[in-house]
Amino acid sequence: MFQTLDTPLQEIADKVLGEERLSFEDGVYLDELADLHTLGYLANIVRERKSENFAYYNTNIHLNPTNVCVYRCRFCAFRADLKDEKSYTFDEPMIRERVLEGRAAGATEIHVVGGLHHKKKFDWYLDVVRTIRETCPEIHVKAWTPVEISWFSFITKKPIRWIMEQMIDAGLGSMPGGGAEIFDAEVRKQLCEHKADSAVWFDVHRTAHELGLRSNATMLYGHIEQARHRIDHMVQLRDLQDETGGFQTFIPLAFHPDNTELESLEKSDGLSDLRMMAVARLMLDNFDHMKAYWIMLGQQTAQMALSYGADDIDGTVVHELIYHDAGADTPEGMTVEQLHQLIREAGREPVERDTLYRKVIRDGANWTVGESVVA
Ligand code: V47
Ligand code: SF4
Repeated sequence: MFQTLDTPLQEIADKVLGEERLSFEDGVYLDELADLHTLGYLANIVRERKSENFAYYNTNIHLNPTNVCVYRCRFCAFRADLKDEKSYTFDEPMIRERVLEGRAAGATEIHVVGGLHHKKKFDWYLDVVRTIRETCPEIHVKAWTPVEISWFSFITKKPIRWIMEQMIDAGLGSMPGGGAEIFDAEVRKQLCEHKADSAVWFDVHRTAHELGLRSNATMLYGHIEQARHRIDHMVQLRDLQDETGGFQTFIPLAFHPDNTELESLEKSDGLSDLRMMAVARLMLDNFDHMKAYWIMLGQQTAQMALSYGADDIDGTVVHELIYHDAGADTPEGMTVEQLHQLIREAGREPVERDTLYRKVIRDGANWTVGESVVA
């Protein structure tokens, strides 16, 4: 298979087969020069080592409690000013209604992120989590990014750890991977100058892991960044994972330009998305899972990604707004039957997982959890 490879790719292939860690330079080579099929072949070996033939999904629901935001990230089509026609803010009955809708659909997880509303105090954000918890104690609350946590720290003048402890008391179960964008300071300055920088992002995740929470990590690609920024991003994540082991899943997020300040850029194509997934699978050797977020990739590329390193396609995702505001033409949700079909067509065996990757044992809208599927 590898007899005709260029020398650098042959050396990288030997490292992957020998379960050796890839360097920054290997990553840049893979990102810029490796042929896609060899890349996919290697990433698939790593995926199979970690997850056998299983592909995970979950039954989840999204809640973006407000789109009013003090920041103006140039890639964001979701945010609004308070006076904009499209601005909205959920009140308590609306939150309860959303949670009960999730409960009726058998959701095991609610994914909560939103804007930073300058008129709302910390207690309002705490109450979002508390209300979910009170309405449906069994649903797992995966909420807030370091951008929000550092905003709460700013408005309360309290340390990050204190904020996290309050959130955990209110019912926070884990953290999603957002707000990471690209860690490189120069690129970040051009994308989202004032919001939490990479040091804060890592500080919040480190603190979350120390407090016993698991979290995810993302990377926003396909805008103004280059290969060296993407690989640096992955190496920094790999370093924290060596330290804490608290990350569960990496999710590469392709930039959707519609209705953003960067609208003139082209959206990345399916082949670049597969390349990104495979490079991430090879670089992030200490992450157990790679998510092909079907809402963002589209169903067909998500299916292909299950052979390019991904072992997870996220979930039913009811009420997604961030990508749909930015031009995604995927449906706003999929049924469990559709997810099963999508995974089976890609040659994998679907496994419903909860947020912590335990197998879900389901009876209609009721469920319990078993052990992790792959040790
Ligand atoms: O941080 C915002 C990105 C993220 C756009 O942890 C955009 O399971 C592309 O983090 N085009 C939020 N991307 C979403 C997120 C996420 C998604 C799915 C699963 C999980 C998880 C986390 O979305 C933001 C930003 O990087 N984003 N606008 C856009 N126009
Ligand atoms: Fe606000 Fe988040 Fe959009 Fe940035 S990405 S403008 S922080 S809602």
